[in-house]
Amino acid sequence: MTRRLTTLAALVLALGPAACSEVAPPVEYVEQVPAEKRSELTADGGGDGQGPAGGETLEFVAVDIDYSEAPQAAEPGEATFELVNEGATVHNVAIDEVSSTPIVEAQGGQTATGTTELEPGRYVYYCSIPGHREAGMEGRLEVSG
Ligand SMILES: [Cu+2]
Repeated sequence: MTRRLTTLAALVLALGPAACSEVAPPVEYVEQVPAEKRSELTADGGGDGQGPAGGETLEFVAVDIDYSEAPQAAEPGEATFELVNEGATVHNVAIDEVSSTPIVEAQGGQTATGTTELEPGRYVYYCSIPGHREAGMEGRLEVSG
């Protein structure tokens, strides 16, 4: 098998550049490999919350009992939800259409982040801790696209 491949390679070489470009264009192959590696690197970077393509960070600030700051709009794609909890009790950010569990949850005085994928649409986010949504911890987020 190896010997046959070697013979073939020798034949191709012997036939010269014309045959070579027909059988296996070397330039195209070389360009494909780095492209694949680049996409792997991008995926890794996104996992770290620093994805260069679509790694938007949405900051929510929670107090007892409200969001004192929250984004109203976002870009589609991967998004990092950062929750700065300035209250004393636990709060979170949940969007039913996006995830069955809260996207991010932070204990009192803590900051936490969670990553999710946002499709274009209009969403209602809220805090799923019992009683908090009813107390006013909800708002609207529009993902344009
Ligand atoms: Cu809450």
